[in-house]
Amino acid sequence: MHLEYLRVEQLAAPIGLWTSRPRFSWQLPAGSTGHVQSAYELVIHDREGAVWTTGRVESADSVLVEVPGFEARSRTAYSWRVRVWAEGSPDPTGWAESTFETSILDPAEWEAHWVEPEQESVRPDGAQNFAELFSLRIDTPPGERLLPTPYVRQRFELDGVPVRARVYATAHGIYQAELNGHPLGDEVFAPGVETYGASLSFQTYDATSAVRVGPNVFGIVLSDGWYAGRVGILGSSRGYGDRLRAYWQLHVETEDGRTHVFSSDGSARSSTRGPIRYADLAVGEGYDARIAWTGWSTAGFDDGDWSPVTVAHPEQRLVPFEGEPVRRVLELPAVEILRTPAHEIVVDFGQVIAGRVRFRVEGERGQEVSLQHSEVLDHDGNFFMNILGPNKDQTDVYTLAGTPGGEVWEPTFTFHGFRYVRLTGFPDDLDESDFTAIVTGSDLRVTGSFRCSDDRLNRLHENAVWSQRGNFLSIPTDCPQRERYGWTGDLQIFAPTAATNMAVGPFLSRWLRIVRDDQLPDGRIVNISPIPPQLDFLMHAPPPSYDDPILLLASSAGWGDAIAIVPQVLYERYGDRRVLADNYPAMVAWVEYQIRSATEGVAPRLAGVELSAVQRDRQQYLWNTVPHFGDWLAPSTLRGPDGSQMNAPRRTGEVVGCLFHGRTLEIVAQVAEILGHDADAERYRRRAHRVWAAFADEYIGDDGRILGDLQGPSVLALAFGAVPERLRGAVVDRLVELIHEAGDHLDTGFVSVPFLLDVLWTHGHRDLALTLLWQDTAPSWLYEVDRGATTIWEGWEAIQPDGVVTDLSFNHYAFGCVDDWMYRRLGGLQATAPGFRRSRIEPAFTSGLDDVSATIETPYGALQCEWHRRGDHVEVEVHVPSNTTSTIVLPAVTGSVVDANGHPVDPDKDGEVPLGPGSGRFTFTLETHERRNPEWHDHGKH
Ligand code: RAM
Repeated sequence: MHLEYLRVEQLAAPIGLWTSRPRFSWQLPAGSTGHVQSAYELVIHDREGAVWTTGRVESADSVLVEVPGFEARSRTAYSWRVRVWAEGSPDPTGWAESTFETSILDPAEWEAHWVEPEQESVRPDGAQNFAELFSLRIDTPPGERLLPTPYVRQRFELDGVPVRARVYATAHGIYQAELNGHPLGDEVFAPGVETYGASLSFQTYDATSAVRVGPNVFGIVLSDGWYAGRVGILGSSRGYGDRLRAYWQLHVETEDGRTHVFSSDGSARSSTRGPIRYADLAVGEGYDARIAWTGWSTAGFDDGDWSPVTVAHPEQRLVPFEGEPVRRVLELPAVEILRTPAHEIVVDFGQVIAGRVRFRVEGERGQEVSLQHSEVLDHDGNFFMNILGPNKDQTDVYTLAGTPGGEVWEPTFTFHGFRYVRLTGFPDDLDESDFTAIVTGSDLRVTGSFRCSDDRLNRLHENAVWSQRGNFLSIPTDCPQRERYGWTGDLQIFAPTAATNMAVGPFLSRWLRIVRDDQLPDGRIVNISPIPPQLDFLMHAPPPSYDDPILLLASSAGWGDAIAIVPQVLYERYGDRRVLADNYPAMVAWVEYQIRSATEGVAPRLAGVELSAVQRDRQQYLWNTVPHFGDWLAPSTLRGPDGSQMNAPRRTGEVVGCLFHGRTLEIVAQVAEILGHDADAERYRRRAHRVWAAFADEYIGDDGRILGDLQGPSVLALAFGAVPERLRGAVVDRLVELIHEAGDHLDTGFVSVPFLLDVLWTHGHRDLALTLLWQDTAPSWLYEVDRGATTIWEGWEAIQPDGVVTDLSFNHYAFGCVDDWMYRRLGGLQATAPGFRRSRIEPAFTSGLDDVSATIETPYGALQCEWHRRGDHVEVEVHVPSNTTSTIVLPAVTGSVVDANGHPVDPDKDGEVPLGPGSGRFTFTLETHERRNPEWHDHGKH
């Protein structure tokens, strides 16, 4: 038996490890017989030999195993090995081995100086406030407003034969580094999205193959990026500063055992006369290929006309970058070159992505071509920039060198949200093969797969994955074209789906650190993290009111609660206990803020209203005192003569605030219990009970209607357990009625949609849940799919039934949270203990489908369920990872159940059959009469 999948902090052999207290994971191989670990032994070596051994530890733990007492040193390469004893066998497995290396963990090791190339300061640009957002017109072309990109190079001499070299680097702005003409690593947009005021990440690169004896040159190109560039909805520049700077340090070990350190200092030289004429993440990039600068970072290049740099001293706390870098993760060929009704040439890549285009072009020297990017065509099939706001050009401009045989280019410092690209200046004889879309995003391992017999559901699943790809770029964002903000609410809604489809552990832990950095002194978790300085005014704005035409909130229920919900999801899906501990103080501060806020005052609706003593008393448990976004974008709140996005806050904000307060109290109580903070657990749990009681008294009528009488709040109230037993039937009935009144359509917004189908499912309305899933007129998931969606839309009717294309984003993942439901209910894969150490497999055999295959790469290995309906029989095959236990639920059957050997299986009264313990492949055949609702379309026949 060989151990597999060795990981340190969830990564394979990292070289830039950011912590001195790494946790280790391994997997016992999947086998046909159960493997359960009873003990392990772990040994850690540095170059001199063993530095730590755990000895034999009697424990079944194999995921994120802590090694108490071991402290990794800064910039040190380690190897580690592990072996385990399986239950029932006296001998251990063989040793399995892997490596890890720490980054600079000790700030005292920095010898570098910040260097500032000669440059003009980045100019003020974009809207300065929300009033300007809709009025500002920018007429000056980017080439005249934006500044040329600074290039920096520094020579150094190495007098020994290099055996190992590491570069640690970062910048104010984004950067790309080179050594002797070799790009360092394949990361793009480094250091990523940062909160410069609190801390700044630096990258670690392996430079061993690039460094050489004798003269060397380190080169770095800088661009405005998120530091000084045009960001967010306002498109305004200079958020953190207006001068670009670089900082790096190179450590080279030579054959003779010496270590040489070369770092940025005043000897570097710089120039802004290079080929990148300007670059901005949102506006686009301008490149002049006539400026032939090949080899600008090699020793032979003449930098005689370059200028000296100045040494700067910004105050900056540097931290090693945590998790996987942003890379060019996929390439997509062009599908078609369209000539639109407006006689324009538009390349269609067939998929909405975040990224950019690499193209080949042949033409005259000095000829200019441009590429403008957009996610949709309009009603008539014409190119259409549907995204509003300044500096959303998404346009790249390339000036040809005139190379005979053609030339190839791809921008460096920009990405766009798009599917379609309008071309101008290109020659007529275009070929699809000349255009390739490059998908950029955090390079996260794909861990989920879902396929079923219905192509539209498969597309829906793919759309959720694509929206994750498009928005998991350094931080989780709302959309890749308009705001690109780390909206906390969007992420908490999508987190379970995200954690199913990709390995997001380190990625989200890093983002949570930023969320904590942004927490306000009064405990508020802000709605957008990192919060760019351009939005600082929001933090100090006078208290908003539901009557404001645009509700700008610094913090809101359902958004700030991400600080409790996201760590809980990471614990549930990956077994990560540390992420709970790391975020615990922040979640406590947040919930304490909620308590204070709830206690001060009453709901605006009740202002001036005479309250009875009982009513007054319960107000202290109701967090309805400040405005909240409510069930954002719930369809019916957008309709009608006064249809506005602000109707969701007005109509649902009050109840949604109360519901999330109760919910977060319960989550924090659970976390407190896991971490052993019993008094906190007790206190928050007690308050949660009071909140639910107050909620029922204040908001739930005997007829089951909840204030506002909309689907979303009923869904949340049922999902959160806010409805007392005596009212539950009535609330469920009213919810069902509301759905029927809407013509069997959902009417849920952002915060309630994750629970809609589950609430129906667990309250006796499975058929209605499936009717909503199969619904294909608006608003519904399949309506989007039928309209050709290749990602999840921001609003259910982003393309209206009459064909009008709205200005909403076409790449917003929140409503894609149904994907997690499909894994859990259609595929039946459910975690019942952290990290899927225990699982429950409960597929929905009567969902209208003939085949489902769902797999999740859990931290213990692949958990899989595949089932096929064949007439009156269903064949089920499941794979359970080693070192876990599982139960399969085979429903109340009309006939028999047999296992792989044809032996009868006897499910208990709840239909449960225990599997394992330990890994294995199990197959069953069950007789069950087809039970489909004729209203579901004839699925499964595609
Ligand atoms: C929108 C964002 C985001 C949402 C907020 C409330 O502008 O795109 O999706 O969370 O508003």
